[in-house]
Amino acid sequence: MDYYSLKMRASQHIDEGENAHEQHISGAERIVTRDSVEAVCSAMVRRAMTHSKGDPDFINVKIEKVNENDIQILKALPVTRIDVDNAEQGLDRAFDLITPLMNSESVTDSAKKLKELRIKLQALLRETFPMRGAMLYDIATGERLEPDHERGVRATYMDALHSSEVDGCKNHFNEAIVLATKVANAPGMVAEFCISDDPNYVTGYVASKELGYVRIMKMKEMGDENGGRIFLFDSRKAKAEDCVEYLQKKKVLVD
Ligand code: WAQ
Ligand code: MG
Repeated sequence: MDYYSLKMRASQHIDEGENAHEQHISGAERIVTRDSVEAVCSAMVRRAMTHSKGDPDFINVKIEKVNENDIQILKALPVTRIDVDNAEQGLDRAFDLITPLMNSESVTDSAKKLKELRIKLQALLRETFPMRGAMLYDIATGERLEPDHERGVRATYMDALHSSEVDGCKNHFNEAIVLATKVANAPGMVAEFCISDDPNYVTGYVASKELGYVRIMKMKEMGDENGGRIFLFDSRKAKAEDCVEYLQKKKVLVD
């Protein structure tokens, strides 16, 4: 069967004299069979042109044929959810799950060490807020491994296997489970931490092959547009370039 990758990004030119720049409005990507290309393409254009972030004056749609043999099919991570009373509690639960995984010294699991790692993780999270992609953090060395720190790394070329959906609007959960499943399967990946940057979307998640996909129903206040992603990686398990190559190039469909 023939598959095609479709990618859309839309932006708006902001004319603020010295500060003139392209403001990102919307982006989407799919991997679909030949018979869906046209419908998905027009749905993407609709999504771009009806976005609440603004009216785009530039829309780029890229369509590439993908060799079926180059596609890896992955089983979606199992999903669980944690209900919390408020954002603070949600963040706490997320840190509780992730902090022990950051401990590279397998013997010392001391309370002091875990507290240090928790503070580190909080600081890293703040650094992701202005980024368009994810932070790639090496738990073995404490270094950031993104080739471009401002942009971060982007996971791309992925979709749900059975999504016939040509809906114009974003389903946060459906897109996130696909991304998280691909990321969890990248070489050397330890875990992922995610908060949406959408001011109206307060549910976030932590994920790994062992944890599965753990939805945490509130991780920030409504109206807050600070979000980001951290990919925790272990350079003792794989080479950073292999991990980045997988995230950016490998075609993945999630079942
Ligand atoms: N690769 C790497 N990082 C990304 C990507 C990508 N493809 N897309 C977004 N990011 C980074 C970027 O820095 C964003 O600011 C941040 O992640 C959040 O992205 O179960 O909507 O698309 O209901 O706002 C979670 C769903 C939704 C939880 C997450 O993220 C649930 C979401 P957003
Ligand atoms: Mg967003």
